[in-house]
Amino acid sequence: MKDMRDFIAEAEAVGELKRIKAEVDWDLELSHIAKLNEEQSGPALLFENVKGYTSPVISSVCTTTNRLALIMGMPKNTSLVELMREWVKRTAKQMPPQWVDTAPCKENILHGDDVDLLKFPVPKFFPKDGGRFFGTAVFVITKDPDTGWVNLGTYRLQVLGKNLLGTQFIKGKHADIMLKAYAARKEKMPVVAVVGADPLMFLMGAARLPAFESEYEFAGAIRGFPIEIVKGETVDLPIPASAEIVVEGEVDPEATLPEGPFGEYTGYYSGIGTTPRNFIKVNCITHRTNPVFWISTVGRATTDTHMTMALTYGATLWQGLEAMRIPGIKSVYCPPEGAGRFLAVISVKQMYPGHAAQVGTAAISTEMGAYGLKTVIVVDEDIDAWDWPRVLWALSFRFNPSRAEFIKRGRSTPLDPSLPIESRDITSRLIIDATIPYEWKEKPVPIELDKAIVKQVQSRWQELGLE
Ligand SMILES: Cc1cc2nc3c(=O)[nH]c(=O)nc-3n(C[C@H](O)[C@H](O)[C@H](O)COP(=O)(O)O)c2cc1C
Ligand SMILES: [Mn+2]
Repeated sequence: MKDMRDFIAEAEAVGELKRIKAEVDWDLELSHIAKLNEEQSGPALLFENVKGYTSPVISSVCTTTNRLALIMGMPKNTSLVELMREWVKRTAKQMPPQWVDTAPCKENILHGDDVDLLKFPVPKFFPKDGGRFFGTAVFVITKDPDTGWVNLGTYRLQVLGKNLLGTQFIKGKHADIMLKAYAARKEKMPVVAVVGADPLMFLMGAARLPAFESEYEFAGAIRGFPIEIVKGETVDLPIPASAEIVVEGEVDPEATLPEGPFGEYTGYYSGIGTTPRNFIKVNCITHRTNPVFWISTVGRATTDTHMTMALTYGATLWQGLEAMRIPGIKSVYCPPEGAGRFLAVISVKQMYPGHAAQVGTAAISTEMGAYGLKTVIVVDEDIDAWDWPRVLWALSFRFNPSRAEFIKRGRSTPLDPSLPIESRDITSRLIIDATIPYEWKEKPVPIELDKAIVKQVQSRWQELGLE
């Protein structure tokens, strides 16, 4: 899979995509169809007839595990945990991108007065939204002026004018760190925003890789071939060659415009009313002919964000624990219901006293965990991290509250509705050690079945009238 068109063809071939030919309004109707479809775990939707537009919109690309598997080139019915395991395995060795001279994303080039973001079928999603959001399934490309490190990050973008896009680079995100570096130099930050590309690149945009890691190199590692990139028309940034729509522009670190509100994966708006935020002044747009405009809904699970972050944040947490050389990690699971980030379950084969405690404190110190992870549950190796009935069993019968650790202060996110709206920089955390303490000499005696009798009974199952 190289681009969005490959995804459409492959998904359609296996019944994972439906075309909607009836006319649909970009104003609320389209997003509501997508959202209701996602609530039923429906297919990806390709809206071919958007009112007032000739080019299509695609939604619900990443909203099921099967479609994440398709994007990663894994078989149907691969579990989320297996996808994470594969992600960690493939990205152990990275693959740099490859420059090309000609690219489909240059089929149409718009400069000056021709630049108009509303030439594309940008939806309005929900009634309380501050406007139309161009960037939902988007990624933003920026470069650190001091080191040349290139970053891809998924940050929402609101249409604030025909050539203006409001941003929300949350504090400490890589685009925010880079913008501060431009501010120190009193320079504007060149940016590119991409809508529609190889869906893997969007997963990468949402992945919590550590600073200085390259999302392009991770994507190449997962694909097994280098991602093809091309130079911008007005900016010196690498752009995926087969992107559908490429917006080139600049951010003035000193200038803001009112942005938002827009819903989040928590099921809530992250603020009240508008917030002054930096914005992109768009200087050039390039796009493929009949570009596919990719969108993602927001709100409670399950949206693209939940599935994407369950995979990418989970994989990054797993990778972080491996990088710390902590032995015995069997599986990691960051449930999509918590958008893959507020809650983590980790299964460990304990090898020494305090091992489970080490896993818990390590998790909240990884790049992923240090940002907003609030609750960590550690279970023994006989329980798979994603096996909720067994995790609840451990929480009931192995866990004792005296073995929970309460941490008062850690980095939070302005999105967390469990904190007062005016003070969301800092959160507390809870590490729940639901393992049987390694050092106990007398451990609870598990009830085990007699293996021979089990076999015998299974062979009599039909005779007993049970099948
Ligand atoms: C659909 C979607 C929308 C997102 N919107 C934002 C956003 O507006 N601002 C933000 O800071 N992070 C947002 N995120 C989370 C970031 O993409 C994520 O934290 C990622 O790690 C950022 O890239 P970076 O680590 O290179 O900074 C969003 C994620 C998804 C999947
Ligand atoms: Mn990054």
